[in-house]
Amino acid sequence: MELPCRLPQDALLKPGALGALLGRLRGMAQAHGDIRTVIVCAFDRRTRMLPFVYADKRMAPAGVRAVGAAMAAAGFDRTRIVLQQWNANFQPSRALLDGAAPDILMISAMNIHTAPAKALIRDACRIPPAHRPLVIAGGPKAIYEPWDLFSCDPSDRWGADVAVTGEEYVLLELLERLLGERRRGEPVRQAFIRGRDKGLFDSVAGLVWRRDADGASPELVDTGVQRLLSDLDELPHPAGAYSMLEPPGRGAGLSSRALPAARVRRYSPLGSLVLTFGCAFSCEYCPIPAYNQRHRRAKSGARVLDEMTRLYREYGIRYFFGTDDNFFNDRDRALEVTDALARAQVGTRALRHTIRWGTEVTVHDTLGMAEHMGTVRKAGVRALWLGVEDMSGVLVRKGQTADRTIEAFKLLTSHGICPMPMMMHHDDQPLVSRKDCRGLINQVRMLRGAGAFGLQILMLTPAAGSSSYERTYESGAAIDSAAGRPVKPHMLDGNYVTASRTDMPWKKQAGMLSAYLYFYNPLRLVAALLRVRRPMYAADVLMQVLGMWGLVKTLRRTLPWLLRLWRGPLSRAKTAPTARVNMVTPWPPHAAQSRPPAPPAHPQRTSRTRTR
Ligand code: B12
Ligand code: SF4
Repeated sequence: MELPCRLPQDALLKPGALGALLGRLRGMAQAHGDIRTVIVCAFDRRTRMLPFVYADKRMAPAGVRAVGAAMAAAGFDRTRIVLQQWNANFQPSRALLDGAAPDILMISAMNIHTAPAKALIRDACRIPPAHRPLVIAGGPKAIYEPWDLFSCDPSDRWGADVAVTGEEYVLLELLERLLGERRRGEPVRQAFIRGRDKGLFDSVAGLVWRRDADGASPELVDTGVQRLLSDLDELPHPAGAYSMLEPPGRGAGLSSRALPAARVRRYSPLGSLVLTFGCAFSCEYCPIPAYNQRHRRAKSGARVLDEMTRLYREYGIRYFFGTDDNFFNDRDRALEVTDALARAQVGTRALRHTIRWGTEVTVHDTLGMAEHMGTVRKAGVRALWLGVEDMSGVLVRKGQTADRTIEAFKLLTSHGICPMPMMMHHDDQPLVSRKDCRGLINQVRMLRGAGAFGLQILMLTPAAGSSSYERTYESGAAIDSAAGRPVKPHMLDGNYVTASRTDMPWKKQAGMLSAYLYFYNPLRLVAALLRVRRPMYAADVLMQVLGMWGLVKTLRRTLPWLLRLWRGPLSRAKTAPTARVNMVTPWPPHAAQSRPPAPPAHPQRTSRTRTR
């Protein structure tokens, strides 16, 4: 099921609302100057493989940085960002920031990083309640499956105090109410519990917490879907958060100082930057359009320029990755950004000689930008990741026929931009086809011939929050376990075949590995090395080396799964994972009608939702 949308007139925050909230919080932060916050990005090392094997560790994620930037802009400077990618042994219970335990612990996670996120929460829950930080969970896991971050088992009590199912504004609104309630010197968690029981947070859209009424079974209170920030220029500048990063290390605690600015580039040479959010397509396996409540949001060209140049000057970061869902989708906005960057100088040189960047787009929208591709290149764009999926259009039709895909690839290479295809393998796609281009290997060969530098092949895997999610489970395609090994969240990254209607899903797993091997192999590396005159020579060689390194990791991790799929038996899931307890609104049923909104009918997220 997709996340519901608020009513159109109530879906967006009022212009200036975020700035005003930040202003109010800065005033409060002075009065509560003692607050220490640790923000942790959960990371499961078992997910280290193709196609993200370099980016996963060398690009400090934008989510935790955005939260850190919001805290800094609200006046809470005593904030540290810990990336488990760099600090695998970190334990909240051992953390001391400026000599004292944190007051607030924030945990950010994607679904595939659920296991370490839960371990972090459990560790925090081992701290005696009187000293425990307020535990706030956020990020994609909390957005789509907040219920999984709370244990409602009375014999095994752990869980976040509250999950934020939205963005910066939701967190800051929660903090404003919380600090309004907090007495000087009082533990933040204690103030939260009192405020929660008084109903202070009931009208903050975008929160979930556990309610344990006396004698009744526990339930989760869900305040509904967030309101979205429309003009992304209002967001706090991302520069501040880079100076909050915990230096990489093996310890369980925190260092006395954050990573110095001069060393940021060494560990995070790639900078991820929010440029736009949203996409006007509606692929049934994708939760993104619904998450954005069918809105497309963007930063202005001037703001993007300011962010890139400031991050370059302060931290030396030269390579950026736009965290776009589909950058070219809003053509005018994309042109505004690329025009601004194409005209810009960094010092005495054009920006493109200093700063290079790439992002995600679709074939259709790339062709729509054909006449402006020169400007795109001048703006510093050197690589574009294209959602090719299956070129034959059997899986999804979004304007990406084989001919159009090849045309788009040639357009990019002719402008010196590396095309990076993102393919999605599925049950109806053969490994090889004889008379047409349906086969996976056929398509990989065509894409390589048309100039593809890198390759991403993921198996179609049910994504929480997409319209086909429940259907995939109910159809019996989703695999629960193979040869006794259950499917765990870290395996839901598209690298493992965890959903297939076929009787022999191991063939799909083997097919993906063969296609990768066809693309990344020593012969191709030698060929790439020999083609010295080929444009973008170095990029091609580098991608082959990286690809082979990633493929070794991918083989090591997914081959045992392939063998289990082959050996069987396979057990199939019948229903999609869902909340095991009731999710309720904080308001009585009659009040709910005057409360923020409903998709067609109600702002909550699971079919088990009911009003109190
Ligand atoms: C850029 C991107 C990537 C990049 C970089 C990821 C990174 N680690 O930085 C790359 C290409 C490497 C990547 C890889 C993958 N990605 Co990706 N990616 C994105 C994308 C497009 C943008 C993410 C981003 O940086 N956004 C900008 C930041 C600011 O937003 P944010 O992270 O959501 O954080 C905001 C809120 O969530 C919240 N928040 C976040 N953390 C916290 C914590 C607290 C305490 C609070 C209060 C709030 C909060 O506040 C933030 C500010 O608004 C999103 C889609 C999207 N638009 O969100 C998918 C997305 C995050 N990716 C997704 C997936 C599945 C993957 C992959 C598994 C590949 C795949 N199968 O598609 C891999 C996993 C790699 C790995 N080993 O970790 C899914 C996650 C789904 C889920 N339920 O967990 C998403 C949501 C796309 C989707 N399908 O909907 N991805
Ligand atoms: S084009 Fe990409 S971002 Fe847009 S709905 Fe389809 S999969 Fe999602």
